[in-house]
Amino acid sequence: MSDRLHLTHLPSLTTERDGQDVIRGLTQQPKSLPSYYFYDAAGSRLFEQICELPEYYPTRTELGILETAAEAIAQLTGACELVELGSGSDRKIRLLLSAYAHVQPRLYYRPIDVSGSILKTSAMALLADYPQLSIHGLVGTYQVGLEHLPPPLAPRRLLCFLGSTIGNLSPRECQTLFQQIHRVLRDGDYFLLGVDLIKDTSILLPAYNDAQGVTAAFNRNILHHLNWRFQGNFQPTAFSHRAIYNPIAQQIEMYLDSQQKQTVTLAALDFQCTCAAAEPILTEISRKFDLVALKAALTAAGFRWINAFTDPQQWFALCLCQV
Ligand code: AVI
Repeated sequence: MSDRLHLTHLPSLTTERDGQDVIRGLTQQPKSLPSYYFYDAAGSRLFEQICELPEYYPTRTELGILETAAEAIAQLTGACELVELGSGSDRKIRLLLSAYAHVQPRLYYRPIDVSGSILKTSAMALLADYPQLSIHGLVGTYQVGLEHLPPPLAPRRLLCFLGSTIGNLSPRECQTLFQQIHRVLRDGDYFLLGVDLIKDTSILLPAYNDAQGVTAAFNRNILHHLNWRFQGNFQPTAFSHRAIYNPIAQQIEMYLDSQQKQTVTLAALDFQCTCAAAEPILTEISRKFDLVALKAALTAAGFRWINAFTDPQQWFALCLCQV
């Protein structure tokens, strides 16, 4: 099986991730933290739990769309190497691999993920179930992975960015990523993008304020992670979770509100700051999309829009476009 698994470890952008971005966020007004610090081992487990929550509709809605649309996507694109940004749960890529198995004899999957261990675990499970599959994984950030894409192993590529992870990027970061993806793909390659759509706050708000408090634990975990990583003394229980919908920016905003005046030290960064009582720290934005505006953004980056596959309630969309 190992001859069907190749992992390449890419140079990392660790200097940027070694805390300067944390200092920048905590010295700005309002305070903020980069949301990728959610994802240490505990944070990744909490996110998996979020995906199973009754209130968190995006994961199961996207899976439902893929169940009905994967065959049509494979027929539309023909034989492809599947490239995926992120490789967390393999349930979605399985639906695509099974559909592509009907249009090509050999399957090629190229996940790009910062976690080599997550990538390897999910790759081993996939290889066991798909004997015609070869996996060439890239361990690194999306940006670095995209710059190191070797020539494709199939006539075309389908680059998948699922789960509405794009929604965690600012509009500017999102446009930069679209441009980068367009630049590294070749003429005729495809881009499949999963996005969460704008909907009533009666659906949106509970998804980020679940009854069991898993999202609150996920939010506070960013502080545990910073404590561990930078010898910090954040008291996570002295911050409360708050998620609101900002209708102007069309995004969920997650905050940690300081419950009292407190001084926090991150010894490894030689950094100290004070949080006032009730002062918020913005930890995440989760943008919700309108298909007309999204189509315009993808077209501006050079893509040709092909189709949006949605669920009957129009809560989520898988957008297929081509270079
Ligand atoms: C990973 N990302 C798409 C999730 C979201 O919905 O924005 C992260 C998340 N944050 C709170 N719940 C889930």
